[in-house]
Amino acid sequence: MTDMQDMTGGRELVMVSNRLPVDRVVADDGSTAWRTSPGGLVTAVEPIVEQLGCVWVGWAGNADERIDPFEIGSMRLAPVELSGEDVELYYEGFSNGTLWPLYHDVIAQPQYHREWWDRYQQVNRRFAERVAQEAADDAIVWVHDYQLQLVPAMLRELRPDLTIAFFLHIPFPPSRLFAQLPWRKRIVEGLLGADVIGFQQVTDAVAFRTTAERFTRVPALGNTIVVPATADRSSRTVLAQEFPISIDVEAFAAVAERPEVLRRAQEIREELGNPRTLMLGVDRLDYTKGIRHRLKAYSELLADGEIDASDIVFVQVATPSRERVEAYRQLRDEVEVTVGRINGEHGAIGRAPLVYLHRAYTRDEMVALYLAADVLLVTPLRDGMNLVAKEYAACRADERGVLVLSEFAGAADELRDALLVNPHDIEGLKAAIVRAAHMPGEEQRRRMRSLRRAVYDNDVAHWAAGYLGAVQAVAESRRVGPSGEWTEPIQVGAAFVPRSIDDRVRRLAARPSLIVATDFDGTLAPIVSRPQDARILPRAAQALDVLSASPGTGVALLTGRSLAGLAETGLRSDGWIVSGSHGSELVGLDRGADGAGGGPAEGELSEDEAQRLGRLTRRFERMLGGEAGVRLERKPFGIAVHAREVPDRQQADELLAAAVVLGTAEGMHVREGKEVREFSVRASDKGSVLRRIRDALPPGPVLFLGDDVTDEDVFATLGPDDLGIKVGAGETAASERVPDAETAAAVLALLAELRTGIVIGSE
Ligand code: GDG
Repeated sequence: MTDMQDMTGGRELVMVSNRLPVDRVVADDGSTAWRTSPGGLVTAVEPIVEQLGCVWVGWAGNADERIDPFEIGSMRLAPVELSGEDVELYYEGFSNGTLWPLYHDVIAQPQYHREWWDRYQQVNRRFAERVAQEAADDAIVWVHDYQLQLVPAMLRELRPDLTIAFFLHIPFPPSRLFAQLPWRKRIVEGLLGADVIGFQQVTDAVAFRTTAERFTRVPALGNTIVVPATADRSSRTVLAQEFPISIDVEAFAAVAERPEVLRRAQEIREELGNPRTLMLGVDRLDYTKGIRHRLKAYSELLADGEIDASDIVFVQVATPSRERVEAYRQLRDEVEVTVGRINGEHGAIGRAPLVYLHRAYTRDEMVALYLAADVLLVTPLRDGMNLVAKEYAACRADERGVLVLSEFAGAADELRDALLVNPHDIEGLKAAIVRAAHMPGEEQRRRMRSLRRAVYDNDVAHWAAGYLGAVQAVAESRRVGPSGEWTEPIQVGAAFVPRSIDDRVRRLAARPSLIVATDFDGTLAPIVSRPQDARILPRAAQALDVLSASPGTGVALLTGRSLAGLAETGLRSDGWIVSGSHGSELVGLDRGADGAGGGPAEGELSEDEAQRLGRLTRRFERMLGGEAGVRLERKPFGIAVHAREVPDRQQADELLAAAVVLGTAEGMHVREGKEVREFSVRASDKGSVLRRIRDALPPGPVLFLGDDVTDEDVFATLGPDDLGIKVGAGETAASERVPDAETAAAVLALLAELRTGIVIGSE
């Protein structure tokens, strides 16, 4: 693991989860001790808190028990007390009887009971109050998972000084399912109390942003949701983005190398009678994990004679889970009956084709099982991520073994070289099992290599760095106001430029030639819900005008908008170089040393380009013209399909997907935005247009400011002499960051003042 000390910028970290990450164990002599408990959350987060140290607020696991705070290693554990009735109504009821099935695509029927909801609110408030008592000034609070979705907003009320992050370990449902929840608006408002909301997959983050827009009417732009100002609060931005969780790859790999673990793997195979194929499943005993479907496929394969019970063994580890919830009790009964039936029908004395283990194991034993298994079946009906799949790949340094993985696990986004299956399709599942059991060594090696690359590329340190990096950027942007009160990141007229940027801007200001380039929406102009209402901040406009009039300074504006769309905002850009439509349009590049000019819009469309664009436009008009809510935007070099106003999200997705098929068939370059697909006859991005601008102007460093994903193409081209500044939160390749457009304007004003002596005020 890489060093994580910098990730909180010296602030205290407070973890909050329903359960503390420890279980109490009673020794033979009656003495008690605590040990870390198994489960996805703990496995992922443990290595982070080991390095950073933290306060952890959560329930210790026994009802009606009051426990004083205690310490384990670098963690201070602060137990929250839950009564038996709290456990029944808040945890087993609302969390696991309402939210869990609802968020897992309604695989089981969610139940909606008002008394469960009331208790959920009460317990969330208790957690928020406890955190408010425990957290040091200025701390970063990281709230985990679906049981505590109201905590962020409650905590913000109690302690506005805190930076609040939330991570959802399970999927976020599509808006049309979430709509069932009678308290949907309250949950969204609860979450929007956070500064950063992390999700497992892109689809989860998109579903949340759509849901937030729909039920709380807050505008989302890209990854950011803008919570409007109220009478006593300035507006805030909330980053709602995917941060796919991972595992401590090196820790698993290290266990898998240990000779005694390798020996144990061998022993397991021997104890099972040295089968030709050992298949493994490792899951909490949960109806989302697809255990019933898996057993059905296995038993049909045995019955059909497609696999031979004498040379295959399937070991299913089913870790006990939520045993007091009725649906889980039923599942356990059903699984155990099925296991008995399969072994009864296909076993022999001393040989069972199915080994079912309903208990928890040590990490070493789990790794030995991974090493012993020829095939790992991870076939959930729905799963936020699934760490077991990643652990298997991390352990298999021998590049052997086959992973059969459900398309409905978040892990399928990254582990593309698994055998991907739809677990509802029993025939497909059977085919994958047979294929896995007979996969040639060479193919196993190729696939396993690719899986291992994927988990090594995104291990838990990478995950934590991305997530905590975004959280820290928010924390850095908070500051104490003149009278000691905490202020929110967006504050017109009070922008402050961080010291590291100040130093670098001073150096840039002294260079004989300089290019100042910037994005428009979200960078120069604060985000608004209707694009035509966006306006450049006066301070930014003035600074850019002063800069462009000063010798040796080129000012360039790089936007995804068409030039016509930019003109709608009333922007005056005389003397600036302006690139529109992500670089397809370029004007004003005629001041360069070599006189190279872009001219209006980089020439005309060629005949072929014009024909293709015309054909696609006609098709879109025919196919999409009559669809309610679809807007077609013609651009000089392409066309954009906007689906933001389409009433049904699923229909919007389908229409956009259909547009992409048509556009791709015409050889168009497709750019994905939120609820919009842009099709262009020319491949261009802001990075390449900046390169063209640089080539045309005298050599010198570049200052570039941008807030959006498309600006990353520019940040990626910058060299050590240049300065890239990301505006707002989110992952970036830029070396510096400011919180908002007001601070971006302050940076430009500082540069203008240093270069020309002209002072540009904040009003
Ligand atoms: C939730 C989401 C998401 C299991 N049995 C034993 C044991 N485990 C460990 C595994 C793995 C973890 O527990 C299970 O993690 P999963 O990701 O598979 O699933 P959930 O518990 O449902 O976790 C899930 C996760 O949160 C993280 O965000 O991936 O989608 O549902 O690490 O190895 N560990 C030990 N003994 C056991 O018997 N030592």
